Parts: sequence; structure tokens; C-alpha cells
Amino acid sequence: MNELILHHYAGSPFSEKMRLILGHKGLTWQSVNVPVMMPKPDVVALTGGYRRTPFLQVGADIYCDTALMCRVIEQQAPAPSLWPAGAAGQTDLLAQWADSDLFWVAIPYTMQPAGAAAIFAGAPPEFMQAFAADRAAMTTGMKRPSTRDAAAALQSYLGWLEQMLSDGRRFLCGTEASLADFSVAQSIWYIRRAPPVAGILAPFMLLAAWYERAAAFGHGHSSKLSSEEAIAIASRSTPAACAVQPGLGFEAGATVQVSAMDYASDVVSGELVGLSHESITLRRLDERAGTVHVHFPRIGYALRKTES
Ligand SMILES: N[C@@H](CCC(=O)N[C@@H](CS)C(=O)NCC(=O)O)C(=O)O
Repeated sequence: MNELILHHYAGSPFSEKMRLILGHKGLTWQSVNVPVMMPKPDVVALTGGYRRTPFLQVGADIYCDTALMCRVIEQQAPAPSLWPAGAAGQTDLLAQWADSDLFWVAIPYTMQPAGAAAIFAGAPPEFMQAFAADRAAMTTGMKRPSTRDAAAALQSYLGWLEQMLSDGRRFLCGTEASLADFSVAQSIWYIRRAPPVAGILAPFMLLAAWYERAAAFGHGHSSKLSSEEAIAIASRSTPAACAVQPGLGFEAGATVQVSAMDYASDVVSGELVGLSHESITLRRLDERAGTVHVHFPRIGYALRKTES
């Protein structure tokens, strides 16, 4: 198996999703700590401009977005599966809802002043200001709910999850853990990190017991790696071969741009070397990282030809 390198930071919910998945599969991985806000020169050297956290590196292959990272990890370590028998399809739908709707009420709810004070306890005011400005720029054009709107939606969402668990199932899609559990767990994890506002979880006892089961998977076995070393690994590796499927509207070798459709829509440019209904792959050359393949999920990412 190729070495998995997770670029992440401690306080990132999507990173927690991936850490728990690595734990669920009992994997050994390398851990690179990335900055929580821009600038991120060592991130951009590998991704070509994608700034979101986390991302996964396997040699000179860079996988953006947890939706794709989960598929790559599943291929490398199929058991225990993130798509257990009977849960496939269902688990993807629930994970997509959790990664978008649930996440985007859990974060604004938790970041109300009392919650933010707990999350950033000990951080200087300049850091909090810089963080707020970074996230405002990253989400320009996105409508973020007020604390009250977020709290109202969160109450309903937590109730839905509690109802799912009311038949005694151990995990959201059945007896085995699936992708959906880890996508939901990241938001619950984040709210729990802010005790002054975490009381919203208290009435949901089945969800609390379920969360303990998900968290008990732990984070697998990691060792620290510097970002410089990760870039050096990319530069001495060769990216895996991939192909552009015909009939999808793009030719192999085209100069293209990819950007996220929801937020943090920084553009990544490169040569199209891989395309399917599931993923997009760009080849790019970086001064420090050498030739890398940057992969994105197809869902949620805009792909367009670069105007010449
Ligand atoms: N759809 C993306 C979302 C990732 C995401 O929003 N991550 C947050 C951190 S949890 C982020 O990138 N924040 C800005 C940053 O880290 O620079 C995924 O599944 O990976």
C-alpha cells in the first residue's frame, strides 16, 4: 500500500471526519499540519491553489475534498468498508447532507460569541480578527444563517438523526459504521468542542451514545511529517496513470480550470489528464513539488476550458 499523507489541522471538522475514517480502518498515516488560514504556500505548491482542509497526498497524487479522499482510502484499504452491504447509496446521500446542510448550521451555531470564545480560548484578538476576515473572504456570496436560524435548523436536524437511531441501530445506516457516520460525527465533534453552546445536544441521548461509538474508532496510527518533506516526497514520486473518458465534453490534454462551486472557489489550472463521472484530474508542474496530479470529485466542482 502507498503511504497516506493527510494534510490537516487539529481544529478542522472535515479533518476530524478523515481522522476517524483512518481510525475506523486501523490505518497508519503521515500527518502534515497545515495553516488554518491563508497564506498557505506549501499547500498551494501541492494543490495548485485549492486551499481547503484537509487534502490527501499519495506520492505525487493530491486528492482534494473528503468525498474523493474516502473513495481513494477505500480502494487502498477495502475493509472495513465505508459502504457496508445494504447501506450503499443511502450512506452517500446522508453524507452529502451532513457535509453541506448539517455542517453549515453546526459551524455558524457554534461560532456564536460564547462558542467562538471557547473554541479560540487563549488566542490573541488579532488572530480571531484575521480568522474572521479569512473566512469572510472564503465564503463571499454565501448566505450564512444567523445564530437563531442555525439553532432552529440544528434542533430539527438533531431530531432527525435521533429518530433514525430510535430503532436501536448502532450506526446511522445499520449495524456497521459507514461514511455517513463520519460525516455527521464531524459536526457533533465541533459543537462539543464549545461547551458553552453544546447544551443543544443534551436532549438527544441516542445521538450521544452513537457519537461515543463513532469517536471510539480513534485516529489510527500517525507520525508527523513536515510540509517541506511532503513536497520533497511529491517531487521524487511519479503520479499514477489516469484517463479521460470519452463523451464527457472534454479532450485529454486540454488546458482547464477547476474550482469548487460552493465556497473557497480558488481556481486550479492544469492539463486535463483524467475525467469520469466521479473525478477530475489535472496535471500541473510546480517549482518545488515537480509534476503532480491534482484530483477533485466531479460533484461540486466546476470544470471549464481555459480561454486562450
Ligand atoms: N467539501 C470539502 C469541505 C472542506 C472544508 O470546508 N474544510 C474547511 C475546514 S474543516 C476549510 O477548508 N476551511 C478553510 C481552510 O482550512 O483554509 C471537503 O469535503 O473536503
